[in-house]
Amino acid sequence: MLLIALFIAVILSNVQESLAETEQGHGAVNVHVLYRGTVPPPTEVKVTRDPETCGTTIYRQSITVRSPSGELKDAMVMVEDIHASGKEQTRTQSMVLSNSKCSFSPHVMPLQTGSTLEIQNLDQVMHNTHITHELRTFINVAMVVNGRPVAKRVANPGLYRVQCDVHKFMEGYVLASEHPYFGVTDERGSAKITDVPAGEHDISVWHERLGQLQAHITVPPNGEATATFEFHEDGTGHSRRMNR
Ligand SMILES: [Cu+2]
Repeated sequence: MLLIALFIAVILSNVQESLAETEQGHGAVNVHVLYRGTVPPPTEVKVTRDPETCGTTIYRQSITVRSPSGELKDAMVMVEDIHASGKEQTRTQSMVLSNSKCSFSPHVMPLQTGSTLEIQNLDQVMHNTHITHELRTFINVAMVVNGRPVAKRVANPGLYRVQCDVHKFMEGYVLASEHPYFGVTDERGSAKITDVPAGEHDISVWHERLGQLQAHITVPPNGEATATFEFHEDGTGHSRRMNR
């Protein structure tokens, strides 16, 4: 009798679990990132190698904002507290990183672990793409003129720094996420992450110059959560959030 009761209890709890799963559903996260403050003037770099392709002077601007709204481009956004369950749709794919006009395009690139990073050289000069992850070399490869793309699978999550050993002013970033819930802000400072499991989550925004901000949000099933992040000139920042 006790066994039967236990058996029924187990069945009931399984039913409840699967109900909870289907009821939970998915929603979207809308992120808006702003910068409040004076945009620092670009850093002027004199070019000594390959000026015919790279130009003689590079003006490096690491904070790209729309004026006067202050909407910040190239901030990478990620849901922090989800670990890949294997049930979600993956976004693993081949991601192309170009050496183009002596810069990396795209400048910042979020991707899912398991994706292949395909590095190509579109310039008529040699580059040497050198990517590090947690201070260790991920890849260090000479990119000859008209050479074949070089591909390598990104297995480990985290931030990758992209540099060129020939042109020290070239830099970029790759952020590898274990799960598919990430994005990067466009010219309007916006990023949208879809199909996020409903519930409470921590999301973070990372910018190469301004650092990181976090917010706690609640994603409603079949709805949208909105978070606005503000980076301040003095190095502080805050976030506001809203559920719909
Ligand atoms: Cu280069």
